[in-house]
Amino acid sequence: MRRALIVIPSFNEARALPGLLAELHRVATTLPQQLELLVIDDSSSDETGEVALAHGARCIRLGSNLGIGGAVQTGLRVALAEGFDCAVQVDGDGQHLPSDLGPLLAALEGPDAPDLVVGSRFLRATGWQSSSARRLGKRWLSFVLNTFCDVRVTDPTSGFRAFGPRALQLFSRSFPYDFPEPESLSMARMAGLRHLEVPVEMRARATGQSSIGGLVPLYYMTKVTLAVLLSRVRNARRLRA
Ligand SMILES: Nc1nc2c(ncn2[C@@H]2O[C@H](COP(=O)(O)OP(=O)(O)OP(=O)(O)O)[C@@H](O)[C@H]2O)c(=O)[nH]1
Ligand SMILES: [Mg+2]
Repeated sequence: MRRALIVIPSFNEARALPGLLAELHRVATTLPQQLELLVIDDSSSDETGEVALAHGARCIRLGSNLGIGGAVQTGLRVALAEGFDCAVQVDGDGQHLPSDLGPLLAALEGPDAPDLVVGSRFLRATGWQSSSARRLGKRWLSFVLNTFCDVRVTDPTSGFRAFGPRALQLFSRSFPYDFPEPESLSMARMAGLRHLEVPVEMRARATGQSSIGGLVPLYYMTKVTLAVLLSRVRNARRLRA
């Protein structure tokens, strides 16, 4: 049976985790893969770590806050070191639906499987609502990725992703530190990896606080656009190494 590590980056998500972990345990019994749940507690100031353990997940508590990139990369390194066949990022805020794990994992199977499967909110009509600023931002990032990096993607900021063996290798070595999603798509392309999008649904955050508020979107768009463009001039051979 194939083993999948569910990597759950969590920063102060003690209130969201019980429901999410219960749902993940339930879904795990219905899938052909063997799932293991790993919460990465990104140096939270609430009870995230205790809640994770109390609800049947493994937990790594980071000694200092590494941000979403460092938290996810920690999980991917565990998956690689422990011989998992693949890993899936499921955010600890409960926005990613465990019921979509089946299609994400299924897309990684088979002889012609991609290396990275990205869950997209925009491939089918869902109830997903985002602000017009966010929609514009997504459109801009899709344009930049498409035009300069030859990456075709409808949901460039989706963190709901399944990583196959080659993606685990690549991102265990190098993964962007913050707002990693668009840049990591460009890195994957440069390293010769293939990605595929599958339709998923996401729900709004029920508790906790988003990292993207105030003036952060401005920083986000500038940083991510530059990072995506600069990733084009990175040494492709080093990424493939
Ligand atoms: N805010 C924040 N989240 C982190 C950090 N480290 C890990 N995470 C987790 O990373 C996941 C994604 O963070 P979010 O702030 O929800 O970012 P997002 O989903 O892109 O933004 P929203 O759509 O506004 O929720 C959540 O499960 C967080 O708990 C961190 O340092 N800061
Ligand atoms: Mg979120």
